[in-house]
Amino acid sequence: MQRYSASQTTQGYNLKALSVKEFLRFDANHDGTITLSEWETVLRGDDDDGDGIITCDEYVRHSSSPHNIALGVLNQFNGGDCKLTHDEGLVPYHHMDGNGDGILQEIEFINFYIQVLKNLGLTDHGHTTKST
Ligand SMILES: [Ca+2]
Ligand SMILES: [Ca+2]
Ligand SMILES: [Ca+2]
Repeated sequence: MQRYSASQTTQGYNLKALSVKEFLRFDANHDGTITLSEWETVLRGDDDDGDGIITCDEYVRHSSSPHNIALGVLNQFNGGDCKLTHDEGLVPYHHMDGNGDGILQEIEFINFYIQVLKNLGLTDHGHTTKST
């Protein structure tokens, strides 16, 4: 099976832009970091029916990413059953905290999220255009 790289360009996403958008959803007070309490607030907010589990539908409704991407992201953490428990929701938080200070810096979140998107097979074509 041959692959032609030229045909992939339409599949590309700006992975950094997707990641920044999702970061901003979690960083409620816009100080450039996500605390555990901000993280848990979003977990609770995404849980529309308040049963303690975020389903795929609930997550997709709240995520800033396109439907198929949000679904793919959630599926990396929910154990494959489309039900993200509160405990499962905390796992990526601790994974992302690269320097172990208990807080997610913007760069930690974005590096992690970009990696998750790449794991989904998304191509990055985030060329930053100089539009100043
Ligand atoms: Ca914050
Ligand atoms: Ca729920
Ligand atoms: Ca950190």
